[in-house]
Amino acid sequence: MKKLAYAATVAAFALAAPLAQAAEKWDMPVAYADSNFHTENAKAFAEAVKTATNGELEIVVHASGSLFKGNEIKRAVQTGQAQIGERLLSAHQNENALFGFDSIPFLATSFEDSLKLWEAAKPTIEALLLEQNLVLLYAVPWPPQGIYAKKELNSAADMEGVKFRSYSTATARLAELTGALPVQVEAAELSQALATGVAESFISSGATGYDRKVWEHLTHFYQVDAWLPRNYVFVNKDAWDSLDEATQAAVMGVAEMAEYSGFWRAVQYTDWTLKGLADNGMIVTSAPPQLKMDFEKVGVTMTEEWLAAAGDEGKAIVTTFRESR
Ligand code: PCA
Repeated sequence: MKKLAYAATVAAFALAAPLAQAAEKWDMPVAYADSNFHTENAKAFAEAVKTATNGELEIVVHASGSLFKGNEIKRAVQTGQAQIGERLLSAHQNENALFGFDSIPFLATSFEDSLKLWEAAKPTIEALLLEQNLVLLYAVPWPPQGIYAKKELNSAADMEGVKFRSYSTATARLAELTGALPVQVEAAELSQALATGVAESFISSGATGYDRKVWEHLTHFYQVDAWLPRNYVFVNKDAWDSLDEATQAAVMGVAEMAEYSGFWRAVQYTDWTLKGLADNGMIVTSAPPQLKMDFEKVGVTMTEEWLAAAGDEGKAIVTTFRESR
């Protein structure tokens, strides 16, 4: 009789166990538009994690800085207010120059080179993040960066005194060196900044101009192909450590796929959004020769400055990249 009661208790626990072990739910704040390819990719990643972990890990993506603003996301994940997040890597360049490896003008200007540069930089960035209680999952580039304006630009002199929206140390420095006036604005607030005259020009991809319908305020997009900055997805180290080994392996596998699919989404989004800008009345064109030359000069200065600030580790990234081409 006693034995039977014991068996019944064991059976009851065995049945109860899967119910007691509720699925883990993680919030994932991201800074960019719901329809943007990075966000679409993050949502596909979350869906795939759910499938790969049999529903044991559920990730909820919060777009457009709705849970935490772009500039709050890293801190929120470091402190465990959110378990996972996505952010523009070069937005942390003010913290450590190494985070700006992807914003060195004219170093890597194609998707192919962007990938090689990432391969060269990844171990350094991964270690840097780990020191900050963050586990790197994947990173995806933005399309090449060009200049938006509401007038024709023929040389850097035409940018003198223009209010220029920046999104990082590098973009603010580029503004300074061309005589423009930098003002830091998150992509989520870009339309408003243009509408109110806080900004009248900026550097970004065709993607962000498209996402923010900048044709309502601006007229020109000059394809400069200055660099391809990256977004990265990262997890709070304590949240990561709380996952069992099998779940960690599943998430890493899915992250690898997300890095791959995100890359191709970026490639695809490039022409599609440039066409979108033109279809909505903007002049989309390559930079005129003098403007290009002026930017190249600015680029030389910025490269020297970055190499000096990023030290031996920075130089090693650039050397590894150059050797891989
Ligand atoms: N879009 C982001 C960063 C780079 C890009 O293409 C932005 O403008 O904020």
